[in-house]
Amino acid sequence: MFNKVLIANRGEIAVRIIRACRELGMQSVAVFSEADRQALHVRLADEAYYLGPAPARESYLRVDKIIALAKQSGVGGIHPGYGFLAERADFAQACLDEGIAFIGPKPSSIAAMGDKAVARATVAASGVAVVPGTEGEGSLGDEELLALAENIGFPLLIKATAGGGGKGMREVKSILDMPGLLHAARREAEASFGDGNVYLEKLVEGARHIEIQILADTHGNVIHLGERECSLQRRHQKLLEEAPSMFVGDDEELRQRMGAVAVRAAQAVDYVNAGTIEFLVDKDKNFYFLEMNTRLQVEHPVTEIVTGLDIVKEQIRIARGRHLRQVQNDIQLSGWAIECRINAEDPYSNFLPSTGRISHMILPTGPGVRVDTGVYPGFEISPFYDSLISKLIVSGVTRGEAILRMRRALEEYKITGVRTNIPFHQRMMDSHRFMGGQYDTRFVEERFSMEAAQEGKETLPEIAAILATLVAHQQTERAAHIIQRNARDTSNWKWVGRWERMHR
Ligand code: MV4
Repeated sequence: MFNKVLIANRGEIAVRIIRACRELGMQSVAVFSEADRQALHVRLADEAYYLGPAPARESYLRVDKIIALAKQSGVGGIHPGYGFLAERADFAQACLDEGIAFIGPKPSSIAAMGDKAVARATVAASGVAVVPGTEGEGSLGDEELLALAENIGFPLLIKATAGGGGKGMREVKSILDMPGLLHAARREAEASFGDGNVYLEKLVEGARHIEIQILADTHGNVIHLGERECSLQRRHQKLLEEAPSMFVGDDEELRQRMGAVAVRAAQAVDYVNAGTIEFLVDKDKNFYFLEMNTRLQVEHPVTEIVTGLDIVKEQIRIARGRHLRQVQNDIQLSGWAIECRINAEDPYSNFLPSTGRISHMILPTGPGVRVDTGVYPGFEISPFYDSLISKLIVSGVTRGEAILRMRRALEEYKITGVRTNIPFHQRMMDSHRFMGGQYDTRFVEERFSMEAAQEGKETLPEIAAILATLVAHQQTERAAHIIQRNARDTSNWKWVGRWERMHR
């Protein structure tokens, strides 16, 4: 059984994994690029080894060097984190070939879910609902796609089979636009993935993006850990996630149905370790499998908070061949968690990435606040990697408490030297639609603007009033639970709860 883990990643997620290793009493090995000599993950690990120049291709994507360092340092397992090599079946296989545990799923599961058309066909064959679209897993020519498009109907989406995350995706409103958009989608997919293969899906409009976390051990046990609401995105980059989802809300039957379908999708590819099934959920609560992410995700902490599990430690236990410690009935969601992704980008300049040295930083702390970060004052944010500098995660007994806590934490958070999207999150916490949980995947791009939020200063008293009511509401709600559990509460403060539920 292995007791030493190499973390094939950087930044906050490398730090997160090192912490899990430490708590499990395991040795950790970091790897780093030229740009990361001073990085936090290098300082926190028990050992650290140089990989190569700053560009990922020459460092964090070097399978050969990482495997060589793993053997040299005598680790028994490799955790890939997210991004970089996390969803490369060939890397998972290379680990196994060297007798090193890949802390993730089997190469065959990664490959099956990596090709989105194969994934659709595989889960559909197991009885999982997919969005109506092209069937099977073979590549289709333009002639065939044009003929199938008429049957699927418009509007529809062209998606890259090698894709995910919206790359190579095109919305088509009419058959007349098909040839041009097919060409554009194939070209973009070819440029991004070296694979121009595409498939078609009917466009589900005004949908929510809700995902289910699952855990599977090597003994055939699979459980789900409830949902995360991930609809707040901009150009397919998630900005904020929460658990549970207000849209699922107290519809426990829907939650368990989605969970059971997610478990079935995982079983369809013989899945092991932590994974996430993404669903589109329409306004009538119909849900459809979108894709499966065969890795640990950025937003895993919100699930950790509402379930009380440590997903990274569970991943390592699973890779060591242990049985899941919970059965489905042991998983109870409690409270509310919200995560804001703090990015080095300027929300006032079209979210342009910002680089430079962090000169000062004050992190928010106190009750219900968790910050996962890989940076510190003096560290330089380079242009070589993604712009995530930290994840600010708050918990609360109710969603109202979590929102108020997030506002407080965002106010405490001070970073100088680089621009961050903290003002964006502050505006979001002031948004009536966010407070009411009334948002879908188009909200940030179509209905939200920093300028409009700034101009709306005259609405500040109104925001203050709603916040005061949220505080009072959650206090009276708790008091009501304690004093008169079953009595019908006709308090004036109850209106916020009703207002929140009104537009479900
Ligand atoms: C969709 C969809 C609506 N209908 N598929 C986006 C990335 C990839 N994970 C799949 N995505 C979507 N697929 C069908 N059939 C909506 C999305 C989607 C989305 C689309 C446009 C703008 C933002 C979006 C955010 C999440 C999901």
